[in-house]
Amino acid sequence: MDVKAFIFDLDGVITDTAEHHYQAWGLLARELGIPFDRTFNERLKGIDRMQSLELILERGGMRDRLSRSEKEAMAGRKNDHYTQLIEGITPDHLLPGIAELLRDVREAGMRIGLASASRNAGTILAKLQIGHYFDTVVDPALLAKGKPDPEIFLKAAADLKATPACCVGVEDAEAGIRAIRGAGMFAVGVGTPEAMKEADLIVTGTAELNFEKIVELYRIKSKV
Ligand code: B16
Ligand code: MG
Repeated sequence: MDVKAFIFDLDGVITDTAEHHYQAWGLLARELGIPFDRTFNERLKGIDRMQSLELILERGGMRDRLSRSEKEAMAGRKNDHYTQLIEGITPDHLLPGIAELLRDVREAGMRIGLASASRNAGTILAKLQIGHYFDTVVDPALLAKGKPDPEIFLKAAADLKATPACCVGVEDAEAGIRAIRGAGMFAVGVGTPEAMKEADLIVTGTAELNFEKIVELYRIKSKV
């Protein structure tokens, strides 16, 4: 078996929009008078907008006091903050090593997919000017379940006509690593060894992502 495709997460892997999400949720939490910090924010990485809001409201003891439409309005407000914050994204905001990795994967003739929970993914890829690398961008609005469910990665693999065991998934969130492993794919985790402990290969930053190294380790692991 050999690698046929790479499937990437977006926020925190391709560009640092994880920081913009953190800032935008922080603004909303402040408006609601709910405490919010980076440790709590870790729990929101990789999960969708409404689920993130539910966790914040739960923290503030407000979860059961609001109607669906009030929650939708709040989620919309967070997205307004977020879209303002990502306004100035340019190709300079690609995280280190990502342009090289995309180029190496493409030059090796492998396919590339995006498995992001973000409904803003298309806009961000366009701002980064890397949309042309992607053979598929999964639309999270069409999925039944979010990460850590493997559905989004399985959908990307199906779009790419690659069996999951021949795919490498790259993630920065615990929920994302669980989704990749649940899909039966090789997982590359960007983050702390603690948060990424279920990954097959852990790097502490994207600058350490190396195409040859990933493929070599995949081959070693797929033989055992
Ligand atoms: P949006 P990823 C995820 O993107 C983020 O990690 C998560 O923090 C965010 O809530 C989610 O997208 C939804 O984003 O509000 O833009 O639809 O990491 O899966 O690329
Ligand atoms: Mg992410």
